[in-house]
Parts: sequence; structure tokens; C-alpha cells
Amino acid sequence: MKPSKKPKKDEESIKIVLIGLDNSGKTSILNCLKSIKRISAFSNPMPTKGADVQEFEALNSKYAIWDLGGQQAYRDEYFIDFKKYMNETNKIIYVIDIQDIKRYETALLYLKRVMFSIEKQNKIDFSVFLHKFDPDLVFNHDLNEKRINELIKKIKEIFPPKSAYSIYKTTIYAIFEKNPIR
Ligand SMILES: Nc1nc2c(ncn2[C@@H]2O[C@H](COP(=O)(O)OP(=O)(O)OP(=O)(O)O)[C@@H](O)[C@H]2O)c(=O)[nH]1
Ligand SMILES: [Mg+2]
Repeated sequence: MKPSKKPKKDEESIKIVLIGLDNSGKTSILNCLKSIKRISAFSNPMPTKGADVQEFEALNSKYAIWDLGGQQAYRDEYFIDFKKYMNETNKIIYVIDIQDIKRYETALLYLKRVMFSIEKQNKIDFSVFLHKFDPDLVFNHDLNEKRINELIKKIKEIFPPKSAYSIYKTTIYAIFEKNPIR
């Protein structure tokens, strides 16, 4: 049998898909999850080319993390056969760069497209990370609580009623922490 291009999901492994715009911080989060200790704080990962699948074990569980590079060309490509990427997914993490205010609308459109393209929307475990919520983040005229609350409102409008999803504030600058909003 011809080997498939992408590693097949191990029966017992937990599949997590990291998705979001380019530069939102997905690979950095993956590095933190893999305990590559804060490497992302010292180096800039290269933009991910297409889907990068990393497998590792932690706390007696096997994980397969699918890091879907967010550059425009890759984003379009995923939707040609979205199932291929989302098959047997246990969890989707959608990452938004909270500091990239100019691209909030683009990030929301992409989130919408992802939601419309997944099957069993109500059943999938979905998290949205409001990422780069650094401990020293300074609010200003453009980036402030009101702006963020508007963004959260728009995110909530994208999810169908009764769907189970969570929104967190995250950063790699605090030995990976996530604070629930909802
Ligand atoms: N301030 C801040 N910067 C971060 C954080 N996480 C990642 N970054 C930076 O954001 C930039 C992009 O990070 P990546 O992890 O490469 O982003 P990505 O989402 O994987 O990008 P693509 O692979 O192009 O889709 C890098 O310079 C990281 O160091 C964070 O929590 N706070
Ligand atoms: Mg990446």
C-alpha cells in the first residue's frame, strides 16, 4: 500500500488542530505545549508551510498536534479538502493575535469559514485563544478593553447556539497560561 503523505491518526492519540491566521502564534504555542521551554520567546519560528504534524507523549497520553500554517495560500488550500485535515479531530484551537487589531476582521472571517466547513459543529471541542495577551500588554487608544469585548462578542456570534466552546486569553510569556473568559 502506498504510504499516505500525512501521518495517519494513531487510534489512541488525541488529535488537536491549531488553526488561525499567519503570525498569530500557533507554532509558538505548540512549542510551549511540547515543553520546548519558552524557545519561542527567544527565536522567531519560520512561517509554517502547510500542515505540520507533530506527535508526542505527555501525562501518559499520545498527542498528534496539527499545526496548520496560516499564510493566505495555505488557508485557501485547506478548504479544497477540509475533511482531510479535520478528520477524527478531538479538539480545534483557533488562535487570534490580540495585538493585530488591523486583522481582527480577517481573523473573524477565517473563523467563520472554519466553522461553516466543519461537520458536527455542536459536538466538536472548540477553543478560541486570544493570544499574545502578554503580562506587560499595555492598553491604548486602539487596543483596549472595549475593543476586546467587541471582538469577543463577534466571536460568540459565529458559534451556533448550544455549541460547546471556550475562549481564553493566552500568552507564551507566562510559562503558558490560559485564562477562561467563558
Ligand atoms: N508578544 C507575543 N509574541 C508572540 C507570542 N506567541 C508568539 N509570538 C510571536 O509571534 C510571531 C509568530 O509566531 P508563530 O508561532 O510563528 O506564528 P504562526 O501562527 O505559527 O504563524 P504561521 O506559521 O505563519 O501560520 C513570532 O515572532 C513569535 O515569537 C505571545 O504570546 N506574545
Ligand atoms: Mg507556524
